[in-house]
Amino acid sequence: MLFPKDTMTREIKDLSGIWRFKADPGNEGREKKWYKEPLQDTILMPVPASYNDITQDAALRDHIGDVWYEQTFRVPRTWTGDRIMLWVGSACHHAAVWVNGVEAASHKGGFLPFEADITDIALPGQENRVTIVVNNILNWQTLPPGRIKTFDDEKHPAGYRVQEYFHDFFNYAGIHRPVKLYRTSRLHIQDVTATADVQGGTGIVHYTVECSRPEGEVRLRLVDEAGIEAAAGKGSSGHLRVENARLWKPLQAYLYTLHVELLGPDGQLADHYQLQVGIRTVKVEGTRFLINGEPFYFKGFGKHEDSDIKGKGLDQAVNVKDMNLLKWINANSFRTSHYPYAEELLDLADREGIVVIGEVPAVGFTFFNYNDKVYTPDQANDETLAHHLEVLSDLIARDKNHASVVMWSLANEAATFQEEAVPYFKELADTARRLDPQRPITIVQWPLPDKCKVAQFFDIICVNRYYSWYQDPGALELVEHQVEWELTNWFRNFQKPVIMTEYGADAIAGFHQDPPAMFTEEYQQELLTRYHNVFDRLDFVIGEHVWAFADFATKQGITRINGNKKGVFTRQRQPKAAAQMLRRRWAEMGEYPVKTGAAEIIAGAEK
Ligand code: GCB
Repeated sequence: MLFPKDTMTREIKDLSGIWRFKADPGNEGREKKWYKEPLQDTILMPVPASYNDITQDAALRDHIGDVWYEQTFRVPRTWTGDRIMLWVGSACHHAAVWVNGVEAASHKGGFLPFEADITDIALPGQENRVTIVVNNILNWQTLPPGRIKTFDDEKHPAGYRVQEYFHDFFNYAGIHRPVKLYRTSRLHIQDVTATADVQGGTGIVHYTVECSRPEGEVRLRLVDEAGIEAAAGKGSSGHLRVENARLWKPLQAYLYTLHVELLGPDGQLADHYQLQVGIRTVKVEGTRFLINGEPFYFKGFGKHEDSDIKGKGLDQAVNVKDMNLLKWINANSFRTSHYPYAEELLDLADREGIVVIGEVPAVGFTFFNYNDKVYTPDQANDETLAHHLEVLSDLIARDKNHASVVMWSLANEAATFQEEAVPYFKELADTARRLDPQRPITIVQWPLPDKCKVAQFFDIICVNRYYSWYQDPGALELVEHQVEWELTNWFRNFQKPVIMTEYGADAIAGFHQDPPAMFTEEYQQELLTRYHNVFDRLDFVIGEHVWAFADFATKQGITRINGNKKGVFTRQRQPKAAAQMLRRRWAEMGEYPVKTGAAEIIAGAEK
């Protein structure tokens, strides 16, 4: 599905703004067909935004089930006869859409877009009504998974229920990304795939273009940043050769624009789409992650889409600020933990040269009790896997053309130590490789190296670990010993490069204590520094992503003080002491760290 864009032939109307909104605690709207008539007794709700923090009502913040959104819009009269589409950037987690009371689309999955062809429902020139119901319930057949717990005891009022989930971020819900109306001609471009290769100084862009009908003629032009044509081609697949290509490089992005034109049988331009293309290669070779053949060291963070008031709602001010902070701190990358982020953010990453690991929303596939089975007929079952495969395919289809995205992460901290994980993740890994033979794949690990049963299917070992925090809390003196022991074992067992994708400590901004104690800025900084001492000794460690970029909201619980405070920045994006330390470290490191003691460690690991 192509991101809606204004082009020579396409037009967009952004329906973001204030919508009418109504929660449905009695779960009656669908049965009573609320979409047939204008919604009654509504409140104002901004789109895009999570609805949870917009009002002063705790019941809405903690609502479980359906909420209803409604907006009116006009389709310009000039669009008469065209194909009219309604695109929803994301609705968390399930949604159904009606236009003028007629069902137009339904979708499961809260972090990827969907669209509806409303050509036959929308009335050009007149006022139309769109109604969207959004449901936030998580179960074992959604990603992320969850379960509804009901209580059957005297201590709870009848019917009391809670949404349980096993991941550590607040279950924000609503219409999180823009809703757009756009038009294309009936004969139109459906999809464009562009992958790059480099041969000497020549860049090669392989392309395929899918069209709604085969009879059109496809023409392509690749234009450089100065607006000069660098290559041109014809036909629905082929390749464009760019002599003396300027490569897309980390922190030195260079983007060509690929113009795709579809001519109708009458030779007239029927459709035009344009895409930013970065010419770059990615490859894992031995213990190195190569971008354009050069070793790349991941410096950065696991992040969240999360900010005050809007929750997970798209906010380009926050996104640009985050890009600026990444550059300020001398980072070069982040992981879209733990779900696909908005395409608008990936566009920014493409432009700034920030490298991205794109993650599927498979988080919370483990229970607190290590031995509790995850893959059972009533939990992670065949339906879960089918949905996981579908989301993976949709993610790759959406983000395949982003130069910034260099690797896919298929899950975060799944129970990969259970035997049933083997067929489950083998199928996912095989599918990812079939859909995208170019990019390396990974799965973010939680079990210890001798317990993991699936790492062999992946290219990179990504490890999350919280020594001296969840394990041996307060014992900073243990960090180096434990990190070195674990990482060396990962390498010994699997002979693959390692990225530490999560490590960190909660620090409440303004809390200080020396010698360092937990929850202070000093402790966070000292803990990170001790991890770094180890990374700098191990040649096979090719990246460090601190958890987390910024503080973020979680569900309420006794281990969280107004959210997760492992941010190096506060939720309002102010630096803690650790941010200053990282900024110095990553500046001094240059492009690739000098490793000390690597030879002995690697020799030891290979024994
Ligand atoms: C993890 C998770 C992340 C949590 C983090 C923490 O392992 O991947 O989502 O927020 O730990 O702070 O506990």
